[in-house]
Amino acid sequence: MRAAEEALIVVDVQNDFCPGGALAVAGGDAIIPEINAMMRQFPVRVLTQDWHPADHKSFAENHPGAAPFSLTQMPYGPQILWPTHCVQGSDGALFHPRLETAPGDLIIRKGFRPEIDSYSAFFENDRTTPTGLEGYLRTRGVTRLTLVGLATDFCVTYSALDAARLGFAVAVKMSACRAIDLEGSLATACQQMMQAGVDLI
Ligand code: VGL
Ligand code: ZN
Repeated sequence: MRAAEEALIVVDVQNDFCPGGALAVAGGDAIIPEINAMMRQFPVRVLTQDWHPADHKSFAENHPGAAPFSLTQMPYGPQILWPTHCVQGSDGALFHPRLETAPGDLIIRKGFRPEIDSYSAFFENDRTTPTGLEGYLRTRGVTRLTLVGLATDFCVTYSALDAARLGFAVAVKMSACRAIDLEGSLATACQQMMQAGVDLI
């Protein structure tokens, strides 16, 4: 068991990000046994859940004529338009059935505001609207985070960068993550994380 101030953050291990899902990440389900084992080693365990309304603006379907994986401009900056995924209450939004969620202390849902996407577990994509996770971790005395989950180059990286900016010591356990890797996004994400002082372990 690690020191009391260490938390494991399990990012978006949901059906839609696993093989067969709407926004499947290659090998997304292969990380589940390692995550289940890690959950038992951390005193604080948080799971995040991407949780979009059907009319969410990050869905290509809600932009007539736009193709999935194309880029659009939102008031807060560029936004990739995704295939419809993790719709609130759908099977795709559920945690993968092999993920052992019972040891989780907190489940934080994100991306529920129709007008704004939320990759990070800490802030929505405007980088200012908080999810509340920072307050939860600080009030529990957490100073060190290990991140795992899906996808490495989007929700895991955004979460890691925000956590580092907030002053947490951050590690990403790469073997327990899988990437979407759109046009080199994984390499860019790893570079950004290293520059921000995130430990890729
Ligand atoms: C994610 C794209 C859209 C992720 C979530 O979990 O990395 N990626 N929504
Ligand atoms: Zn999403």
